[in-house]
Amino acid sequence: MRQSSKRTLSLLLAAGVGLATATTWAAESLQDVMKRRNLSQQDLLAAAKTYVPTGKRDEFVAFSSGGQSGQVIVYGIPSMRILKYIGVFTPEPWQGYGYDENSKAVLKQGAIDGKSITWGDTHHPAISETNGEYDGQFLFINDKANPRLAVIDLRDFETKQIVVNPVFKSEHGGAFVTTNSEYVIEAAQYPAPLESKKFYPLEEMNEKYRGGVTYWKFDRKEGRIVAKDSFSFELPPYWQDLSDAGKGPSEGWAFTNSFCAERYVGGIEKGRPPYEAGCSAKDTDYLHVMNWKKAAEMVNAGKGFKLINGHRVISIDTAVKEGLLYLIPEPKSPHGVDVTPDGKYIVIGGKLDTHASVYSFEKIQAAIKAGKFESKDPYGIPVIGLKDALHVQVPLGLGPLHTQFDSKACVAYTSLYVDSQVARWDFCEGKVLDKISVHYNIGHLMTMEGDSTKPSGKYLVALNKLAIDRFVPVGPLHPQNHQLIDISNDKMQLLYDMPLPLGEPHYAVAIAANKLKPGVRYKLGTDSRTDKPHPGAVKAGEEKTVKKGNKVEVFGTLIRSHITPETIEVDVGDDVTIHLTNLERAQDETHGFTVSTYNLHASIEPGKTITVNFKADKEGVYPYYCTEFCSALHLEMMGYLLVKPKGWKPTKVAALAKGSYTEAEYKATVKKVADTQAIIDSVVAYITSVNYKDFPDVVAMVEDAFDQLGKTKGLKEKHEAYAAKKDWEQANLWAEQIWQYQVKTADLGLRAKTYLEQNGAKKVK
Ligand code: CUK
Ligand code: CUA
Repeated sequence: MRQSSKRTLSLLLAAGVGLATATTWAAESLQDVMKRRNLSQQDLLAAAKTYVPTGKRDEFVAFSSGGQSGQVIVYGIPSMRILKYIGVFTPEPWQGYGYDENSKAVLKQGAIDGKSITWGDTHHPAISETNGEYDGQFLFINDKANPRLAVIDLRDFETKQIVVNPVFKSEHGGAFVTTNSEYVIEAAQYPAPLESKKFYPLEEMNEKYRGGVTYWKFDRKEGRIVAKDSFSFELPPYWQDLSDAGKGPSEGWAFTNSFCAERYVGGIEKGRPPYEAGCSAKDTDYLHVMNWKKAAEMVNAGKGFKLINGHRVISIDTAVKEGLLYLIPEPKSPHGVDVTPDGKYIVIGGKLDTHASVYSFEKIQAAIKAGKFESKDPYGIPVIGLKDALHVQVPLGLGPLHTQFDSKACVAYTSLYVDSQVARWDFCEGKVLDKISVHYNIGHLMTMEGDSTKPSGKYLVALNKLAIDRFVPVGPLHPQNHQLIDISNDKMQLLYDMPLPLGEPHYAVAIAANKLKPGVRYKLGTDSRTDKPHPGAVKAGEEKTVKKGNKVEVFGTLIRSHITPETIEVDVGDDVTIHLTNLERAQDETHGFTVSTYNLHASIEPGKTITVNFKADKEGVYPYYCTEFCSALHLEMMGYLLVKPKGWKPTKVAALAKGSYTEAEYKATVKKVADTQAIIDSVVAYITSVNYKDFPDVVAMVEDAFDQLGKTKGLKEKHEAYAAKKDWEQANLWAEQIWQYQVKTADLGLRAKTYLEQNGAKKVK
């Protein structure tokens, strides 16, 4: 009633009837807006380049490390709209990550020495590659603080696996993938003894402390890392930094830079100059050049490794003897190592050097072949002379760090940390092409698909460390600032500042949005964390509660706007396990689940099954409910957990509170049911008039719709029988229940209709 009177009112208003026009609202012109908001032509141009109108989508999707949040941030480019935070090393309540048993099992894989670790310092995400191109299937990311690596499946953007590095105490150079994602590379950062829980004094740094690089074997079919098929290089206690895998001509090789090749031991308390002085004293550090393919063949043949903590490690001696490992000097405190898209060159930035150094893979190979080495390092690793490996050194500015590539041949972009600039330069010819200032202190930078063999160019994002005065102040802790830069023209143009308030992202990767093919629902009854059928899954009508001793196991379901069961009765002290399956197939019909005060939460997307488990250690009454506003009667999507005291018996048969309903109310409900049925009939008439069977999504929705409508069977007879007895309460409630099912039917039907209209359904006879 209220709805239709509102509609009448708006019709009248639209017809100009009613309110007098006291104020005239003239439409603003572009000029007016520019003046009012103090915008220049350049601002307008920037705005037009980033604006994505409602209903349209971004061209690229970026996956950014979430820094200390231990998560991954997903955003669109060029709009810079945030799309998702993916819980990785850290519990994430919205997704139930760390609050239901299935996701807890993933986080538990990341426990170290029996201790659960609930945060991570994520640095470098990597998208899985096929022939060196991003394939959009998986995302990998590392945790620098607690040396770990995570696998995220891009079919559902969920974290599936965490592996703990078996030999490192910290790492930095992960995650970087080989050209077909055979291996995920993870390099150590701060040297430590490789054996776990082994103590040696710092004075034994040179002898007992080690760095290294781990090659994690990735099984693409299973979508998981296989620890037993992985291996590591033992490396000197230089501080290994970032890595990159070769491609094209350099495929099969990988490169890891390092700093503090001084192997300096600080300790200002003991009168020694600090690390920062000792670690940058010498003029050069070392680039590690590794033949991973040959190494993999060797260890997979069962040779050339020793087991440390149960993990296959190639010793420095073996690596040298087998020709798997070489060093090349790199200028002063290097950071970042990036292989060019053609795989011919390797670019290194030097934090304390003004140059980017470009090494030639061809020259490196020639030196190796000729056995031309300038020296050996203290561990006997052959060192190729800098001049024998160098293609060119290019003065870019102060503090060059990381490099990304353009779709145009030979064009690279390097971040200049100290100068707060991005340099565009030609790495073939060795000359600077353009520079742009950013605010402030850029770390990594990212071009679209910029570390694949086929970069897309177009945009660059500067991942700035400091935001300083860019945004409205929010206290001493500032957000990070990702700045979007247009690189499609001769001059780079700054387009947009995006504050990122979730940890300090280090690196990000961006992929063409159309390469991502995420699903909208799971196969009914899936455990999304294992991708296997969930043993606790049930179909509609199979719900049950099983009590054995002090264990209560509930097999329940969720569908708008109803949780089955609606009551869970347990005795205090019982161990309670609740499995819930979301029966929906409609897109975005996620239900959440929580039980008051038991610190549980789950996000149950269509088709998913989850488990929560808890000890009902306190008697009382605890409502549980759906935490996603899923439907008009979402607030009614609830039930009670009743935790009965020991030895409790019902004293009398309690009657439930009665409402009072009139005949008029009953009749109004019956009319509402008839009106809604008319809507359903018209929607059904439309759907069946077109080729809906050609659209599997629609077929599923139609099935679900009829499934809901089918539940009204027998209810008409029921409410009419009560009406005949003038029991208006029962009559009204059962009529109302018909309407509940109708609403869900109508909702699904309307979604199906919209889908058909938008996807070009055709009339059938
Ligand atoms: S690192 Cu942070 S700016 Cu971890 Cu790749 Cu260079
Ligand atoms: Cu389901 Cu709210």
